[in-house]
Amino acid sequence: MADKNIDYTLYLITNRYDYSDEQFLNIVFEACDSGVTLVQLREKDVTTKRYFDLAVAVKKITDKFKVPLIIDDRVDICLAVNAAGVHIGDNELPVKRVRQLIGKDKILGVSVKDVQRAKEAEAQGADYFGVGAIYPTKTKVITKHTTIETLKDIVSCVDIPVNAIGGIKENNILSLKNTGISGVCMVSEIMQAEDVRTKVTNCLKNVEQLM
Ligand code: TZP
Repeated sequence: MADKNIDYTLYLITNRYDYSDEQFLNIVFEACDSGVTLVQLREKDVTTKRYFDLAVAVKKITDKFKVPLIIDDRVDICLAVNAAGVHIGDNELPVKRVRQLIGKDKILGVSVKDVQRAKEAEAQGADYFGVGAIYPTKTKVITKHTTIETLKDIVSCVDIPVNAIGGIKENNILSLKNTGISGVCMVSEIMQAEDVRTKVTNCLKNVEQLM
């Protein structure tokens, strides 16, 4: 599947923590305004209506900055708000079926942790991969450590962009040099930053040094 001209450099994945909606949306706004290149709305344990309402609110912001919005897990929400794409993990619909549902023009991201799964998912229509957790993370409790060696192996055996995820911080981005990744995904480092604008600016500078 083609790249679709998406810039994967600094991919913000949201988490609402204990923020009010206003605080949450303000962080997304500041992150987009400071240069994140892609945003994923990631919600667990919310009603469909709540997910939809949040997606509409976030999309207003991402549209303003022309940043593509990806929806985690939910093909229906992606289609309902006309998001740029959807991201799926291990326990969701098969990659092939998701591709059929969203059509060829939407972006399909897949979480992978090994070469075999990456090859299969690429053949079934994935557009990009998130690979991790590369470093320990408190954001996703159920995740497996993925080594930098495996990350490199995946990058070298597929033709689509690969992003590193999991415990990626401003101060460890440069450890990903020479891995061949297209960018990094970050949750807590940006969502919990004291100063979101400075954090995004600094992270961008570091990721750009990898390319
Ligand atoms: N998938 C693998 S690790 C992870 C996800 C969604 C969470 C990454 O969060 P953080 O805060 O950037 O470590």
